[in-house]
Amino acid sequence: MRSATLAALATAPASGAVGIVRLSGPAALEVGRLLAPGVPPAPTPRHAYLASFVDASGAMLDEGLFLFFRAPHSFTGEDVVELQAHGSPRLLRMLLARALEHPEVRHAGPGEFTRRAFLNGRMELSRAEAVADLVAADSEAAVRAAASALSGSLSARVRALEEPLRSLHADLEGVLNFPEEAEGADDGFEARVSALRVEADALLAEAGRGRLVRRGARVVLYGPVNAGKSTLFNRLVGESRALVDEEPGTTRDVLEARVEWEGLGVTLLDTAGLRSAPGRLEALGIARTREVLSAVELAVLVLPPRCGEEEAQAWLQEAGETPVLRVAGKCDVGRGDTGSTRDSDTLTPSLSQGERGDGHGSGGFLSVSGLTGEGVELLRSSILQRLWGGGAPSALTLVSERHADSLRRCSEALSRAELASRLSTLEAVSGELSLALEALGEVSGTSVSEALLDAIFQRFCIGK
Ligand SMILES: Nc1nc2c(ncn2[C@@H]2O[C@H](COP(=O)(O)OP(=O)(O)OP(=O)(O)O)[C@@H](O)[C@H]2O)c(=O)[nH]1
Ligand SMILES: [Mg+2]
Repeated sequence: MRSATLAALATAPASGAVGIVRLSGPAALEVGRLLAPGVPPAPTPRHAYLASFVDASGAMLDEGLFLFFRAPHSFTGEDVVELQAHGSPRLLRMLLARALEHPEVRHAGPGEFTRRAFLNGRMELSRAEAVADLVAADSEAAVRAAASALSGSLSARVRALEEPLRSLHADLEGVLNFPEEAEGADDGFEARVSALRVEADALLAEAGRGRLVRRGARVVLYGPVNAGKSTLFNRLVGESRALVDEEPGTTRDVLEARVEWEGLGVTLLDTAGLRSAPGRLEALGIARTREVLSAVELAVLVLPPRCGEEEAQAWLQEAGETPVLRVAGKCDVGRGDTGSTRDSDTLTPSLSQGERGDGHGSGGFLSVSGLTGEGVELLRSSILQRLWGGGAPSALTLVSERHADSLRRCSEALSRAELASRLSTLEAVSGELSLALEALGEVSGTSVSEALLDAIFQRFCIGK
């Protein structure tokens, strides 16, 4: 029996200029010609035919383009027909329903076209996934990273690791199983294992940044009540999102705003200020602040003008494992260059001295004023610097969570192999290498299970 022919809308189910019905499989041409009978029985592949689309009784529904791609020269590697009609959701559903009446046609599941492309060897797995990433990308950096993976740069990097790993594994297995014939194949294997481990770690490091690109970074502002967090938040977001008031404990809920800085998506969070004797409602807000603090990429600690070093250290502890960027807030206070004198009584002389000049306080941290905007640009670039470490987003190749996980397992197996190469048997080393290979194969597609494929393609939209 021939494999099923897939049908789906390739465009979003909303009104638009153009809507596309996509068919892929052995019956694609036959079904396509049912909908567009004016097209010749053997159309020229990759040629755009102007065609009338008709219903079952032959009445014309629309006029549009008919494209035929002959296997294996198509996206999926099968015969593919695309009908480009006007983008009326109702019309497109009628055309699709008609195609689905054919006994060999069924509706495509999420990502099923791309899955066939992968199974037919038209596309490597990491590139197939890049398609999904590209569709889901919501910042410029995410688009660029997905495009880079799509162009195969990830596959190339993975292959550059996989090939020497495979041959080292083969050499060791040779020595273990055929000691006579393979004599000497394990010479210098310790150095080969180490080199592979270094390379795997480098890939893994990039994976962390790839994840940042794909999901964007979460950055929280936290600190004592009334430090000026919400004022600074509004400055960074560029609009007045959070309520600001001189009364301590103004912010209760966690506020979120999404910005895009130099192409990187950043979700900024403003939180309830922390203090020891809050009201009941405020205490709930403080609990949320603590939750958020543990779940972000970077925390910005905003401290008020009068804040001793001991107290500051206690605030730093609050963030736990999360990296902290410390800023001295309200740096305009007491300098007489704004109208606000509200906090001038809280100014300590020691802090005001260090705040002059380069925007860095005496402790080497940034001085900012949400009120005047002073130091805010510097803060923004410092946040980006901390998140990126200075690299260019577009140079990233690794974009998916799954890749990062596979690479982590590969790198861990190689670390164990490295250890075993010094302390244990050749057999143990070879065993770890085989685990490393398996993990890498999940990225390159050489060792993927059905279940993994299901998981991967579930992320896709239907029609892709
Ligand atoms: N002079 C000066 N005053 C500021 C600055 N930032 C905030 N303020 C004032 O300080 C008070 C508290 O500001 P908020 O931004 O609400 O402070 P917060 O840290 O969000 O306070 P909570 O939400 O209560 O924890 C308000 O009266 C602001 O106008 C600043 O940079 N300079
Ligand atoms: Mg606030």
